Amino acid sequence: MKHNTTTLVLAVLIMSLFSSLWALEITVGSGETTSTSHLPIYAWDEYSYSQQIYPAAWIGSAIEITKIRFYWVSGTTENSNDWTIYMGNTSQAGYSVLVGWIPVTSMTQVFSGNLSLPSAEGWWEITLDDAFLYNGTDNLVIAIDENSAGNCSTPPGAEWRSYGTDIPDGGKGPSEAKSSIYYANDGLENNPDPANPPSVFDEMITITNVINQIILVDSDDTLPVELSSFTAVATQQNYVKLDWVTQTESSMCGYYVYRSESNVLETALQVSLLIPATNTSSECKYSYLDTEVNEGTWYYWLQSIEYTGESNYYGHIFVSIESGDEDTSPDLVLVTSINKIFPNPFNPVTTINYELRKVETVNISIYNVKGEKVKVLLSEEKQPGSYHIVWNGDDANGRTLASGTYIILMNAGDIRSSKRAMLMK
Ligand SMILES: [Ca+2]
Ligand SMILES: [Ca+2]
Repeated sequence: MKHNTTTLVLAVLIMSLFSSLWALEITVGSGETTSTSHLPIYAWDEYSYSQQIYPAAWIGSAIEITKIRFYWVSGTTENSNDWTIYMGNTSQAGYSVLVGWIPVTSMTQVFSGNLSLPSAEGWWEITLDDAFLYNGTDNLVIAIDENSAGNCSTPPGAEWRSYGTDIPDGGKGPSEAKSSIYYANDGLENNPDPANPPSVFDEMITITNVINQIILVDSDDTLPVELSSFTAVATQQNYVKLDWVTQTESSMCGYYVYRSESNVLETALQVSLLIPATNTSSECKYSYLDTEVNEGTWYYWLQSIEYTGESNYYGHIFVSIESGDEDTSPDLVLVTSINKIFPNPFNPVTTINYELRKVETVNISIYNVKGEKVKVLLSEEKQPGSYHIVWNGDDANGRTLASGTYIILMNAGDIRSSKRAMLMK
């Protein structure tokens, strides 16, 4: 038997840690200031309910909203401090006499309670009870229901910084689409219920092209990703196996692997598809097998992508492949991971291919983009090898799921591997 002279070179370990706290703020709306007494609530009337649609183009990116700020200009919110706030991702572009309230069932309640005003003009910050994940592609609707009995003693009540505008790409229908809709009423019997709001044809409802300037805040001060190792090693097949370990992840889309023949990042090519992040606060291990290399020294970088679009590069690390003899042993190196989902996008059935390097209890589950587990596909001990499992696009109760992106997450021992699959009907 000929001698296998392949040299395995363990690459340089690079540790790259973020040092700064992370907070994201997005100001939505121009600085042009006019005032309105009617948005987001009308303090001079007893009760009010309003909705405002902020187009995706104004927000610019996805954001996990933990706080919202309105700019308070003047006036009092006496008897007007009992707010329930809802947020939603919506395809609706605006309101008209034909297109009214966005149903509360398509929004998420993010706050309920009594607020207090700051002592001077300025941004009025509300910390949400539950963070809301704005998806960056739909428009954002913010609905506010004011439920405190009574009105303020001095008209016109509180005013917030707002501006008048047309909604881009709106207003193409029979009636021009407007950005906001509100209902305000004096009278105990007319506290509107967001679950059954007054008809858009009621006379107390107003559709306006005035919208509040707001700041959306993601105050999550945990690091988006903390990478504790990033290594490369040549396999017996002369592939390169990259491994990295993260200690914490939040608001992360995932990772791309870049490769070059030199140590200059600008010369590197993206060689992987997006490797989805798991966004957990515990340790995660990732692997990527680069099968498209031959003899030589190869340099690698890892790019991390956040929901906000921000990215960071880690590396370089390098690995040398010196293949002196062609008669190398064809031992298959198994990598514990989901390898392929095919077809993807799919309708209605797809096949998930995965591999196990050693005996493990394997759990494969389906999550929706809100991070809710919708189905457990597999949970059992498996021998090392290559496997596949079929998913019918259904949930745990056998109901067909809606079109959209789903995350397939495999847990095997301490290794997690995930991929996205898109159900398109
Ligand atoms: Ca009131
Ligand atoms: Ca109400």
